Amino acid sequence: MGPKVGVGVLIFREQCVLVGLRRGAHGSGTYALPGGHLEMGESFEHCAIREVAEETGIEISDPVFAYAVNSIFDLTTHYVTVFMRVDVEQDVEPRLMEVEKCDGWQWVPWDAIPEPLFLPLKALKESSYRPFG
Ligand code: 8DG
Ligand code: MG
Ligand code: MG
Repeated sequence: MGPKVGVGVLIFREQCVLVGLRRGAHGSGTYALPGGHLEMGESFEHCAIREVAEETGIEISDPVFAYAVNSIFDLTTHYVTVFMRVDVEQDVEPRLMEVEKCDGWQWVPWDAIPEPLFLPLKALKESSYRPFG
């Protein structure tokens, strides 16, 4: 089987981004963005809206393509991650919808995301992507 496609969603509130500590799946114990697998026939935008609603209860609209990275976790786990971005109002708060998959959501400054980072997010941070101009 070939590489899979993951969609990670950068939800910015002012200067902060929403991250959570992963549980259960690969990358357990690392900080990641909300996100998940692109389903058959699905657009990046729809996947971002769906995963963010499923995982955080936040209803986003009009996420925009931000960046893409190629992540080879090991010989059998290879993902292309498409990062979508949305900016939300200051009063938006996440809910922890999937306790078995995430330890909790937190807003953290882009330059102060706690480590260790989930591999695709690490790749994004090491890329040329700059969220604020
Ligand atoms: P799903 O089965 O509900 O579609 O997905 P999930 O249960 O939410 O799975 P996930 O582990 O959160 O995400 C699915 C895969 O997407 C994950 O195994 C690896 C890949 N993925 C990336 N980058 C990112 C990312 O930045 N955030 C998240 N959450 N997943 C990502 O390649
Ligand atoms: Mg997920
Ligand atoms: Mg999910």
